[in-house]
Amino acid sequence: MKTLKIAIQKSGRLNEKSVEILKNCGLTFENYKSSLISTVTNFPLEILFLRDDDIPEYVQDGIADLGIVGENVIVEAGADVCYLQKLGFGKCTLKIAVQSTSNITELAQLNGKAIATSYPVILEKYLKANNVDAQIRNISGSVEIGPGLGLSDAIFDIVSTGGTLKSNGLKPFKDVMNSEAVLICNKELEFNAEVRELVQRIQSVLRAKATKYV
Ligand code: PRT
Ligand code: ZN
Repeated sequence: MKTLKIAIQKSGRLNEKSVEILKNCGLTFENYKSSLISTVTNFPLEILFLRDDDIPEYVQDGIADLGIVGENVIVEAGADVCYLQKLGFGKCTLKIAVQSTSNITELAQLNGKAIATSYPVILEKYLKANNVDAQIRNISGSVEIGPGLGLSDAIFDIVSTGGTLKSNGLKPFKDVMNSEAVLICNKELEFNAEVRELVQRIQSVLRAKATKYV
């Protein structure tokens, strides 16, 4: 029997819930903050702790067999992987936002404008599909400060509560994509017996959670 490798986020918003869902599946493993790899003692599985950005390509290329990562990261990477199950956490929306004082009401008003983002691929697809010719400024973090500094006219970023937009004098303008954490696998492993077993266990954890408060 092949020992599978599952890649999860090492630290960040998805780490805790990813570990929790695997533990709730009955998997036993050590979870030290410093370890990059952990062996499950009661299932043929190893857990790799990685930056979330690396997970889609690792799974696509077979370096990891499975992964837990945000849909936004998979789409941005353009990774060709198999989606097995939405996991119900890490929910957010990728939005275009403008300054609270802005009078932009139509997408066409973004023509010729600059939009700052860390998600240029998703944004470019959206702008193309909507015939908007805007300049994309690729920034690796803190895109919210762009408009205030005169770096960009709008931003495209992840929003969950909306608090960050508000405290930077911005307001949501267009919702582009909803995202949540998903379980993915390498395309050749969709029907692998251990992968199916893991998916079933995860689905029953999710079902139990959904009925808990009914
Ligand atoms: O270190 P590593 O590269 O692994 O982590 P990271 O810093 O790239 O990612 P991390 O941990 O911040 O987020 C991991 C994933 O969580 C994202 O790819 C999303 O799928 C999901 N997620 C859910 C979010 C948010 N909610 C979120 N609110 N990711 C980021 N944010 C940020 C957003 O960028 C903005 O700065 O939170 C701010 C907005 O939050 P609100 O609540 O003020 O709207
Ligand atoms: Zn990241």
